[in-house]
Amino acid sequence: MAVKVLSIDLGATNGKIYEVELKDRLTVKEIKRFRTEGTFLPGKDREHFVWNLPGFYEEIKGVLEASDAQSVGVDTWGVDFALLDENGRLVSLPYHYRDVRTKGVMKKAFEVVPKDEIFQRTGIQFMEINTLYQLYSMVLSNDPFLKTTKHLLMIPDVFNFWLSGEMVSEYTIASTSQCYSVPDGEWAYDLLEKLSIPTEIFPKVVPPGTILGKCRVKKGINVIATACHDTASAVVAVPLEGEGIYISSGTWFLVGTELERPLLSKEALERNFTNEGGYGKIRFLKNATGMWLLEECNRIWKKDYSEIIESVRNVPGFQAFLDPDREEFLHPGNMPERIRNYLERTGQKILERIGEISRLIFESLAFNCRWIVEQIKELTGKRYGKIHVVGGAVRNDLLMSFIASATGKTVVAGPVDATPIGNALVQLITLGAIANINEARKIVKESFELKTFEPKNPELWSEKYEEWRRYKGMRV
Ligand code: LFR
Repeated sequence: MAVKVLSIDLGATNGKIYEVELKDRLTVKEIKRFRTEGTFLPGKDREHFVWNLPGFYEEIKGVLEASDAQSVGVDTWGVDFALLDENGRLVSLPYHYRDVRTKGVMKKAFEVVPKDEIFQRTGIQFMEINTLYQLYSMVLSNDPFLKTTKHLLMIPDVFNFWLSGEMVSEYTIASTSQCYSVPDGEWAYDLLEKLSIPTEIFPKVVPPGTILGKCRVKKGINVIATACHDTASAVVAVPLEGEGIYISSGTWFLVGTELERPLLSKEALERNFTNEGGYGKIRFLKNATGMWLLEECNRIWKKDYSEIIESVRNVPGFQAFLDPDREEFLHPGNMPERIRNYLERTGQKILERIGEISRLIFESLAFNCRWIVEQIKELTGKRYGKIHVVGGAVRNDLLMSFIASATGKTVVAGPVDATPIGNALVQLITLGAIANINEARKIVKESFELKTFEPKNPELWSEKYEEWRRYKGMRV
């Protein structure tokens, strides 16, 4: 008998809703897509970058009303949250993590709680976009919103609340906040107290695969807290056999592996790795900038992606090098101009053409993947064979081939829709239609076409990697 579930996957560019059906194999059908990009709302002295959450809810509601699925699960990007008052009303529109309010706040937090203490308590990497620093920025500015807040919900938790009436936080998404102790399995109350963040606003945490209740929009549908962090869902759908490296590709590249327990070594801290909660295992990974750079460039170029990729094929390689993770590229803005400024400051050839800038981005992303893969090997002391890439960038054959060449490893690419597939797999396990995650990964392998890419000219790439390394983390 077939089982049909709905996966709602909200990303930083698009929201997508899929029907996922399990018969003999798994099939995925995208049934709705809408823009989710943040909105710049004018304020008194600056624009505030926020999420149009009520707009996304309208889109979701429309689909649910017409659906005959057995259950629904929502996953989104990490770290962002909504504040609600005692009646469960939004206190304000939630901020986008790329809003500038957190600039410099992380350093201020370290003056109160040392960095290594935060890492030992939470297991989470340091990014100024983290919930912890967003909240601390509100503490520092004496934000009145915080005073009216009774409940903090991470973004997928808000939808779970709107759909089911249950106010809880799901474990994988809670772990991204850096307010939660992954080693201890509860909110890091002591840490929050030291930073004067109210502790009573944090809800109960539930594991991925918790049935929250019947959907308020359509009674026949169960609301399931899936692996609500998009990356956690994507990792569920990586067709891993045992230990391996994955890259969950989208706006970000999440490069990592699975561990039984958090790795809290001094080296892991120094290299800014994270131990995010996963479905069963720990997601030991590093956040790297992904397609964001190209997406931001294309906000200006307004080209078709296939056209961009074609133009990359027609320009010479290794004309310049770039570190995709520089802070200057984190916030929205005129990205081609920022890249040109960076090239000028680092004394490199200034690239003007779309193909040249895009090639620079693709090559640098591939080098960055190698850099992280090497660190994972050193930090875990394990050897890894191939690299699994899932998510949006899988469509980009050229980039997949660059990653294979830069890392010198076989790349197995697919599935593209790993996040909604993983979201659905957790629901299907919860409903009893699939036995466990190993079974689920087997089904992924049988149901979707995976492409393999072998390294081409790895010696040249290794030589160029050494050049690229000079620019990684360079102070300019
Ligand atoms: C990917 C992702 C990353 C998270 C970043 C910001 O979509 O969820 O895992 O670090 O977005 O939330």
